[in-house]
Amino acid sequence: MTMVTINGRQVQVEEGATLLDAARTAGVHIPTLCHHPCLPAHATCRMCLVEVAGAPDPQPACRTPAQEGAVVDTDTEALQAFRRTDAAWLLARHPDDCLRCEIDGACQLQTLVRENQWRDLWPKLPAGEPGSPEDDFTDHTSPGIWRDLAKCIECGLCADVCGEAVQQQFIIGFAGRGGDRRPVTVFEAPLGETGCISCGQCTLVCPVGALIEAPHWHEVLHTLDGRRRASVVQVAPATRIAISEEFGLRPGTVSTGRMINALRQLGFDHVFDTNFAADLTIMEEGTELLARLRAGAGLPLFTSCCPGWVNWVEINRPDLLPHLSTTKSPQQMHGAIAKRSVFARALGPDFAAGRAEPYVVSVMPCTAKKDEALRPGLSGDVDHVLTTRELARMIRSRGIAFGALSEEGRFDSPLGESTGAAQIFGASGGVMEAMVRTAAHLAGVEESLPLEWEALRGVRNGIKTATLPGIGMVAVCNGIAAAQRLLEGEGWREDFVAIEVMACVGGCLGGGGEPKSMDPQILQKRAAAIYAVDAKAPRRRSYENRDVQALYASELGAPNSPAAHHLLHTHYAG
Ligand code: HC1
Ligand code: SF4
Repeated sequence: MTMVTINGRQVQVEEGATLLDAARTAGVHIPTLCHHPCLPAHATCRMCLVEVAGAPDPQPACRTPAQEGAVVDTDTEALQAFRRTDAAWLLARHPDDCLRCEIDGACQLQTLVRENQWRDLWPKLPAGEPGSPEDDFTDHTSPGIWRDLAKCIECGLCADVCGEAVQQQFIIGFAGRGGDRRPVTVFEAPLGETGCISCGQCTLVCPVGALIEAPHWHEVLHTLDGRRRASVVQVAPATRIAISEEFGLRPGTVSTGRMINALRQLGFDHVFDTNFAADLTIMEEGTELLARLRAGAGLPLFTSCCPGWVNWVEINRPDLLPHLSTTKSPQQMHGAIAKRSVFARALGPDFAAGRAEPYVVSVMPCTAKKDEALRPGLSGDVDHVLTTRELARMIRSRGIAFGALSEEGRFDSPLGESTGAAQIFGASGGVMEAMVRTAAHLAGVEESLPLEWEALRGVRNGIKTATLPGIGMVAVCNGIAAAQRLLEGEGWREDFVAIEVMACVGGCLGGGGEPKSMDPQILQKRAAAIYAVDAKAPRRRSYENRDVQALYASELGAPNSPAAHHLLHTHYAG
């Protein structure tokens, strides 16, 4: 252990800790803008400069090792004056458009200015300057991600997360030095013309509003306010857990009921569960796997519910497309059923005849789901996709006291029932575990296999495998970089019968549309909550879902039937 003194307070920290770690251990707050606990420290923003006794100049706390006996001051007049000047420099180049900024209220630069009462520093820029939607700095070419380079503070976190440190896509990098340093895409192309897979991990780490999800919540609110269309919302498994964090609830708190109540208050007529469609996905995908096993073709089967992964295959490895399951993702299945099936018919004759259709919104922890809803063959199933963060913005915007809402809310039926297997879709390995539970049943080997598959769980391992007697070996790739690693050789072709890939580490609960968190344990906390919901569920296998059984009985026939294929399957761009 190392002993240091921070603002007169002695504190012990682990070997290798930084002065910032030491300050936080001591309960001392040092402002940061470019620091993220899971990424390399660049010390570009200079906000965390501290005075270390004996050092000639202030040192950046985020990357200065805590040395035995160090005496550190974090809040001298000189440091405060420096931070004010630093903020003035950032603000001089920052658009004065907080009222129109998507990240208003969640921007760390804004928070810093507010906390320090530096309002006099705020620049007053003439109209037409950076910040107007038409300026040269904005890039809205991607369906999932918006860039506003005028807001960039050059922290470098987007390039880190897109590059070597996490996703290994290298779509965003940095060019230039000193005052010319700026983030650029490959060949400086608009984002929508690069190989960006829309995973949104860059939006999770951007400390300001330079990278955000393409926002759609204003249009959704406007449509709901009009009350002109029957509206439907479906919510993803990972959203109901992480949304708690947006409202100060403990990470890992399950807020299903509160969220349902908030959605009703926002004006949705029908509040449904994407988990219902996750069970349906398993019926289709599990049956597809067994059919491919029988035919000895198209193996291994790749899961297809993660649109970041589907984007990656189409862009980088179209030769793998025959391995992708043709089963639609739960989001798209749910939209198709809401618009063109038993539910739509129940809304009235105009809906049954196709002259009217409900307005379908989904809430997802994912930015790539915005792309997915626009894909050829899928477009029209879902009208707007919101991220978890956007839903939180809507709730705040309407002044709904989320934490005070009752947790008793229930999803509507018949598209609302789901099993524990559907809930675990939200965690890395969950889709595979859910498929194993039902495939074992369909293959007649259920009795000899466990219900829970620990080997497929966990948010830390990149590649997880398990062997299913009577079926074969399966793999889970936790993050797109892990998938790239697995696919480098040729062994995967022989070794596995099925492979799950989720583009974001942790699966959807680590998705690019989730709340921004600085808690390094966040994925474990969210995953623990997901598995706890499954453990308590009265039904834990997708084939046990009674609403799913009723849908097959009333109109789809059997999994993979022609009717099921028509409504629930898709194709890919080669
Ligand atoms: Fe996911 Fe899925 S699990 S992709 O991670 O298959 O986004 O949560 O909704 O569609 O169900 C996301 C989550 C989600 C789909 C399901
Ligand atoms: Fe990179 Fe993903 Fe951001 Fe695209 S969305 S730039 S792939 S991190």
